[in-house]
Amino acid sequence: MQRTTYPSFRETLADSGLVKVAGVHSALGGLLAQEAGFPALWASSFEISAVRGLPDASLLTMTEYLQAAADVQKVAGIPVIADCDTGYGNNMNVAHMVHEYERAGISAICIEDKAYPKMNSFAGTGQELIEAEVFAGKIEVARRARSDLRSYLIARTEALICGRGVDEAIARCHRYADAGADAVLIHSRQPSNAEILEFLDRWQRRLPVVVVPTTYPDWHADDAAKAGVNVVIYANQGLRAMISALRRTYGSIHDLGAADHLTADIASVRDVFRLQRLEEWQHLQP
Ligand code: SPV
Ligand code: MG
Repeated sequence: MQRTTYPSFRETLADSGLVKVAGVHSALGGLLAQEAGFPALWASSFEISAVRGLPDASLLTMTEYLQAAADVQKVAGIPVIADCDTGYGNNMNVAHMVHEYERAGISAICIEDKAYPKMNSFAGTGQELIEAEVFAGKIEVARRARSDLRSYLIARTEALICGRGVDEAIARCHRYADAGADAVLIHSRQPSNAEILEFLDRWQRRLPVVVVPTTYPDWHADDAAKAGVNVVIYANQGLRAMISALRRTYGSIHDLGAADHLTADIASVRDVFRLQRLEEWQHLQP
């Protein structure tokens, strides 16, 4: 059973002062985040790479990222924001990406101003920005390539990740807003939200702001909203929880040679059937 209707991310944002978004890499993760109450999902390049046992370093192709995001959107009744890294190449790649994601029903896209191939923002080395003008060109191309009115384009600057400071981040975000971005994502890997707060103070709410508080997870969403944030992405906690749960589960089954001690702690088979909507599918078959 595929979901054909869900609100656009633009509608979700308009409905709420603050949108909390869960990072996912699978349709099942999307269903669980939706059940938990999240109104939108982030198809994370970090998560999608990690579940393939690969680094988040532009190793997968656009088609693989698209398939992963589309798998989620097919079953989720809420919008998926696709983390599209650098746009997978130059302006031509960006236009192709917009066409393909729209065709798959994914109308919210985020691209970032790092050089292709990119390296995950938390990896110590390999962080390289492209010129602001070149990235602004990608935003303009992405905007022109849209044909779906629901489309939503987030321009992400990695200026802080690359150690270029708040001045550079502000200048870049203004340039990307001029180029037609619908929102900006400002990312930091500092252990506090200090540089994000400075950014917000100077940004003056020109466009909606998206943050990813991975290294400053104590920042409460309500406080972020008061400071001028519109979207908070919890980008990788699901992946990390899954790793811990699987490690614990496999380890104890292996060591004890049985699985009965886990019964109360793990989802039942019936719960899995419910998530699969097995009954609805069985009704198709006389
Ligand atoms: C992701 O989740 O893939 C992101 C956020 O882009 S980060 O990993 O912090 O770069
Ligand atoms: Mg990413």
